[in-house]
Amino acid sequence: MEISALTRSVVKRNHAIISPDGYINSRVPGWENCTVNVIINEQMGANLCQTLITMTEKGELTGTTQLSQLFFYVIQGQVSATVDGETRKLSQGQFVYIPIEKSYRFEHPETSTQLLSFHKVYEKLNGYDVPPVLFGDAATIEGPTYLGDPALRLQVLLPDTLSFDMAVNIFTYDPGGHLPFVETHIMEHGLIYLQGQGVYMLDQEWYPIKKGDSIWMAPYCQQWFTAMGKEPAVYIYYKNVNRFPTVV
Ligand code: UGY
Ligand code: MN
Repeated sequence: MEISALTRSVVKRNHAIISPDGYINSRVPGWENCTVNVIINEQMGANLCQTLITMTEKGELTGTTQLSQLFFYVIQGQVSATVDGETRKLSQGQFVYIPIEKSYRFEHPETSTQLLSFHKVYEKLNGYDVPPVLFGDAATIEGPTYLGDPALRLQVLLPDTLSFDMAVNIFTYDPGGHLPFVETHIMEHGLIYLQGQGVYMLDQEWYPIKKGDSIWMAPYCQQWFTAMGKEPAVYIYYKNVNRFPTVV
């Protein structure tokens, strides 16, 4: 018998694991006929927001970005997305980046379409334009090996230019593959597992992780991961990048 008083979720000062067993739904104005789980946001101490949206067949998301840019990725299903007047059908693995001050509308989903969103307040950079709307497909993006290890592959979904102040990458680890060292860095992460399982080390604590789990890592949260099981472990993650690191 399962004991309902147990969970793998933890929320700490500089990291969190949110497994789906603890979800409580939010109602978000403009996002109708869908279930919204706000997984990471500033209430935790984070500088990003990450949500998971599960749409019924009447589901619709409408809005206009303001100070924050938005990134949507289709985890499963299919939906029509109109951003700044351009309409595309998005299916599993496809995504759209919405810069500040643009209108968007997602409609006509297949039932149970699941979308991931990352939100970040956009920091303009003198001499660089605000990025344009960008539609993309992870299936067409190469995944070169990470730091020379063939067990690790990294796909970079957004262009590597200084206009962008956020990166979204997909990291694939073959079983037994692991980060080559413990990362200790200023950048923050939000992520969700798309496949597989493994063990994450966050600030010297060890956590079993699997498909559907999300993680928040604050700046300087120490991090290391190894994949276990019989299939690759895959997560999609956010990272803040490309801006001056200090006000001092
Ligand atoms: O880009 C990164 O910092 C990445 N290697 N971190 C991570 O996957 N935890
Ligand atoms: Mn990292």
